[in-house]
Order: sequence, then structure tokens, then C-alpha cells
Amino acid sequence: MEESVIREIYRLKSEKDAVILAHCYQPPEIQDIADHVGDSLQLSRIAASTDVSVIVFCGVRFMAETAHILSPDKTILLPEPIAGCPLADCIDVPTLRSMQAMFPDSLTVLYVNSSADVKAESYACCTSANALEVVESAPSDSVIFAPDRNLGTFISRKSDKKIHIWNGACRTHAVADIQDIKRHIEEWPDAELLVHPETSPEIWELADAVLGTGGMVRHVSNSQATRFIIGTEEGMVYRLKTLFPDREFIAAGRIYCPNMKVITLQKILDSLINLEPAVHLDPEVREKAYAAVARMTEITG
Ligand code: CIZ
Repeated sequence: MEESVIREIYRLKSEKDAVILAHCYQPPEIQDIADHVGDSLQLSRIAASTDVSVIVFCGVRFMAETAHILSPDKTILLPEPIAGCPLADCIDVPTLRSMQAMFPDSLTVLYVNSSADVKAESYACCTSANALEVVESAPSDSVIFAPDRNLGTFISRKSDKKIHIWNGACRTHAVADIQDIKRHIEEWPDAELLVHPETSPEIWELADAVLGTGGMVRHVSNSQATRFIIGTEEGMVYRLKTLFPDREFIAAGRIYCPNMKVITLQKILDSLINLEPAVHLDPEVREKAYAAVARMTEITG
């Protein structure tokens, strides 16, 4: 059954001039059939640079929106429209505007894990890898950082700027269990512990490095270590095992995002058959959100 679905996906992909992009938190069977696997920004940039007309984005809504922001002329399909992100949903435009009214001298730096209409209200976007660089280069002494409070705290410890941090968190990373992580460190004392900055500060204290998913890939590729404990969504363990079959990886506990697991092979096939559900944004929102993403690219090169 699965094989015939995969065959049909491949056939339709070529018939409809499509590529399949999968976030590294997607389940193994989706990563396996994707043309590219990566983090949200990397995938959106691939979407913009490829010359196909249809992108099947296997991730969550804000990621497919970012692809649409960068590629308005392509059809961006999100095979399961309920694939949302509680972190992105924890901030809305009216509440952000009230915070901006409280701190009128502060520019807003927004983590890409946010919806397009909120991005449209910001000075610049950032990823976990470039958040410090974007904050440091904003032409203001203080910054509003949203929506992830752990990433905001991580940046505020490295920056001299006053940072007003939005009190949001990723439900998957923020509840990672420190006892689980300590148990894994005891079991694999020679391993490097890599954790995502969306986890809590007490977990960073135990880590060899605090990195986004792209940073984890680069770190492993440059490291002499052979074993790694991975403190981010468990889909990343599969990604790292695929990229580095000669190393060993273990998840730092049950760090599981249910929203990242709602897309199935059948839903990918249905989306290719119907060319739906596609992402649509108000053109004015898209343009303003584009300006925030473009500013990040200007800053970080
Ligand atoms: O933006 C992304 O891709 C996410 C969710 C995490 C990361 O660190 O890359």
C-alpha cells in the first residue's frame, strides 16, 4: 500500500512540476521521499531558488507561509492544513502592537517561528542561528524579542542591549525533562550533548553546545566525537543518523512535536492530486513580512 502511494507521489511530482520539502522534524517516511530536508529558512530559500511551479511543504503552517513570502508566484502546498505551531500561535498582532506601544524606542526582532501577519509588524526576522547578530545590528539600544522566551533569554545573556522578551515558548522544547537528559549523560558519558535554544536555561548549562538544527548538522560534521545526545525534536535524530551513518545519536528524552507528525504520505499524494491546500496570504501582509525576512538576509548576508 505504502509503496504504491510513494510510486504515485513520484509520478505526480514530475507531472505537476513539483518538489517535496521536508522539515527535519518530520517522520522518517516523509524525510525519505523528500527532495530536500532541512530547517524552515533553508527550505524556504530552496523553494525560492528552484524553478518548479509547485512546492509541497511538509512542516507546519508558518514554514509554508515563509516559503510563500519568498516565492509568491509558486503554489505552496501544506498537505495538512491543521499543522500549526503553538509557539507561532502564542503571539498576535494586537498584543504585539500593545507591547510596541509600551516600548516605542525598541525595534521588534521576530523569530521566524511566527505567523506572516506578525512578521509583517516586525523590524526584522531571525533564526536561532542568527538571532544575536540581528539583535546586535538593529539600530536601537533596546529590542522587543518575540515570541520564544528561552531564545530571547539566550540572546539577552550575550547582548548588552536591553531586550524586552515576549513570554512565549515552544511546548515541545520548553518541557524537555532535565532528569531524562541527565540519565542519558550517565549512560553515554563520552557523548556530546547538543540542545536547542528553545529548551530551558538549566538544560543549556549541561550542554556542550546550544544550537538550532542547521547548527547541529554543522557541529556534528566538524566534531571529533562519535556519539551525540540530541536535545531537540526527535525527528532530528533520524536526520542526523541519515547524514552521519558512522556516528551514533540518541534523543535526549521524549521531545516530540505532535504538529510535526500530522502530514502523511497519503496527504502528500492528495495534495498533489488536487493542488490543495495551498497557502494564500494577503498581498500587503506578504510584502511587509517579506521586508522583515529580507532585512535579516541583508544583515546576515
Ligand atoms: O525554524 C526551524 O526550522 C526550526 C523550527 C528549528 C531550527 O532550529 O531550525
